[in-house]
Order: sequence, then structure tokens, then C-alpha cells
Amino acid sequence: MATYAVGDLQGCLKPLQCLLQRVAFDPAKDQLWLVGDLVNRGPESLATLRFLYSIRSSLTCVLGNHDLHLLAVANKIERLKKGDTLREIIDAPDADVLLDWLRQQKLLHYDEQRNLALVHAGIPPQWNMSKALKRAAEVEHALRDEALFPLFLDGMYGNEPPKWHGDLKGVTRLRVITNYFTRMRFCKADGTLDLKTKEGADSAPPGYAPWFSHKQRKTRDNGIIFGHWAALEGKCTEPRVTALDTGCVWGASMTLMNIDSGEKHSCDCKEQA
Ligand SMILES: [Mn+2]
Repeated sequence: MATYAVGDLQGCLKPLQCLLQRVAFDPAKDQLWLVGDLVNRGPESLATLRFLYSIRSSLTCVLGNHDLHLLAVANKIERLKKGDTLREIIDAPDADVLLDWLRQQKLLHYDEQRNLALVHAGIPPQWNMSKALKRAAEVEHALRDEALFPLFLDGMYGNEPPKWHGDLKGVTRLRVITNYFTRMRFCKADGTLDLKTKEGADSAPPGYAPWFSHKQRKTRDNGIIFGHWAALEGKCTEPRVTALDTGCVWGASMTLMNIDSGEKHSCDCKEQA
């Protein structure tokens, strides 16, 4: 029995299957952690979601910004954007089953035994693991609650306010939490977000730094696996922090890591497409 983590899939099913074959993944025995952004932009979003659903009991999965966007579009709260490849999911006869499963997934997973967290974008410097789990649970509750679900989806878009405050209420509060866990790259030590810059770790605007590099970060003693930031090319020198998005959907590669041994494999996406 082994546990593996894989970076952003974004509908790239063949590279995922290439990686699972590489390690002889057996869903009856092994576990697979996914950093989110399961769908969108890539060639096979529907087939990817169906495959994941079929092995759901072997999965630990957190939601990314593209997954939340899919839920918003499917619930007619947001329109498809240029470049979105989500239509096939929304039109599928089994869409309800797939989307209902997606909606049950978490924003932050923490494995206490391994002292290891799984999150799409990151954990802001000002939260320790226990605070982060509480904040993530607020959004997870909204996703599962029939009345809050549409309100949350409607209110989750936007970059403001740029920083968490305990007095925030309602969808504004949920928006900031969601932006941290699913969209963050650069922030200040106090958690002020810059959500515009998408280039590599050395492209921080003045006063900002990659979320993981702040000395004051309260999760420095926890392991964290994250995706979302393709421009890092899987490189992160911060101890115990692992960047797994290697830009498959942009024609680079997909990365799988054995979370206990740290051994990595990658499948080239151009050959697999
Ligand atoms: Mn993302």
C-alpha cells in the first residue's frame, strides 16, 4: 500500500494514466491525493472526472479555482469563459452525480499522522494549521449546504478584500478564505494578497513574496503539498513544502510523488495528448 500525490490535472487524463501505470497504482490498495484543478483547459475534463469518480474511495482531493468555477457555471451562476472546456461536463447525462461528488470535496486536507497538508494554492502566513482547518471548514460547510451553496458561488468571485480579518462576515469572509486556499501565489507576511501576478517566484511585486517563503509563516513545521502555480515548474526550496503543478495543461509535464518516500515521476504531456 502506497500513497501518491499528483499535481493539477486540468482534464489531462492520459498523463495521469501514464503516471498511475508507472507506479502500478492499484485503487484497491493504494491511495491517491490530488491538489485540485481536476478539470478545465485540458482535452478530457469529462473523462477525467468520470475516472476519478470511479476510484473515489481511493482518493483524497482538494478543490482548486477551476473546480469551483465548474460548480458555479453548472449552477448557472457564472458563464463559461473563453478557453473553458467545461461544457461537456455540464451537458453529460451523469453531470449531477459527478458535480455532487465534486461539491463534497475539501479545501484543505490535513493528515495528522504524517503532519502533512494538501491544498490547491497554499496556506496564508498568518494562520497555523488549526486556524487554517477551521477557515477551510467554513467554505466546505457552505458548499454542502443547500441554501448557502448558491450564495457562496455567487459571491466567491473577486479579489477584494485583499486581506483576512476576523470580523469579516458572510460571502465576503468566504471569498477571502477561498482566495487564500485556491488562488494565492504572492502575499505579504500579514496575509495581504496580490492575485494578479502569475509568473515565477522571483516576480513578486514590491513588498510581496511567495506565500510559503515568509519567515513568520505559522505552518513552517507542517508539511504542505500544493499545486496551482505552474510557473514554479515544481521547484520550491522551502523545507517541507512541495510544489506539484508542473504545467501539464500548458504542454510541460505532470508530476506524481510518493508522499512517504518523496520519490517523483513525471509523464510528458506532449507525447500523451
Ligand atoms: Mn489553480
